[in-house]
Amino acid sequence: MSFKTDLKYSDVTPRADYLNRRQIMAGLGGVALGSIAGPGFAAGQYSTDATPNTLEDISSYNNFYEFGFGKEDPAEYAHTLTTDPWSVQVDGLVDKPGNYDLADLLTGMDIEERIYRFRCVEAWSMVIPWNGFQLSQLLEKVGVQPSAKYVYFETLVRPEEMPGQKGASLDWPYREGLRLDEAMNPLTLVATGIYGEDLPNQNGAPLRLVVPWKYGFKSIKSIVRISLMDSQPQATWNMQNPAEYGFYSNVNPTVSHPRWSQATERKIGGGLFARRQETLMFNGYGEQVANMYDGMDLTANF
Ligand SMILES: Nc1nc2c(c(=O)[nH]1)N[C@H]1C(S)=C(S)[C@@H](COP(=O)(O)O)O[C@H]1N2
Ligand SMILES: [Mo]
Repeated sequence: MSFKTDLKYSDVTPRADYLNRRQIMAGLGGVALGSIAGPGFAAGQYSTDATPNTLEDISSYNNFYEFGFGKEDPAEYAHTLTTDPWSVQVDGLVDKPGNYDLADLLTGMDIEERIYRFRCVEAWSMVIPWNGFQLSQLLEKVGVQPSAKYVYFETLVRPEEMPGQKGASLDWPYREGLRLDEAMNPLTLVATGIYGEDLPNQNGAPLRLVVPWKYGFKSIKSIVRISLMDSQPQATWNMQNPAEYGFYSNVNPTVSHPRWSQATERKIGGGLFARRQETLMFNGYGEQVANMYDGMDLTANF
């Protein structure tokens, strides 16, 4: 495909100047330039109209234990992480297993902007304008076999570049998992960018999961393995302390963490005297996700 580098995307559609060239190229996957204004860039039916946090907030207050426990550690140490080359091992109950180069994995994926609320289990929150594609699209590409019931993810292990992995803080690799229907839900995103730029390393470059109706720790960063399984996979915080961190970890203001209430949250960036805001069931995404849990006791299956 030929791509005129001198064309400004803001000339094509106002929204597109928000998305940088690499984000758009990945999304287009070889389609003609004229389709930039196509469905992938339609004003987000899944996006919140809440005010997004600044890139400064989003990239300076992070949880990424591979780089340390402190909220400022990822911004301080993650810039040295090598994210190119990058490959993702896809295995388990799939038709097309393999060790996919990042570019191959992204081919054909429709990169969209999704402005999502993000709620950490520690009772702080942000609003983040992600760029990414639906996990369902990737799973369709690799071919999920009928016996698969869960999707499992792993983060990179590279202690030379991830100082937090030198100590025995967590049992590396960081692991997470979703039920297959959760993974296929249209809200479940694989993010490749924020504010139209490639993901900052501290936010999980080059690709990370975003599951906006679950506590933030489910949104695993810097993914190197995706595995389809027939039984419930291991998940880092769930293994660490199952009484405090359930496998589901759906945002639920009525189920307290054993050490604090989940009824309210502090939106980052609001200043010292900002009022806490009410936490919403499923972080406000009940309309899209509640039916997946019909008949489930959400107190027992927290
Ligand atoms: N690999 C990995 N993924 C991770 C974490 C981590 O420590 N390691 N922290 C999780 C937690 S607790 C949260 S709240 C979010 C934070 O994402 P953000 O820093 O992009 O806001 O990442 C999640 N994904
Ligand atoms: Mo978190």
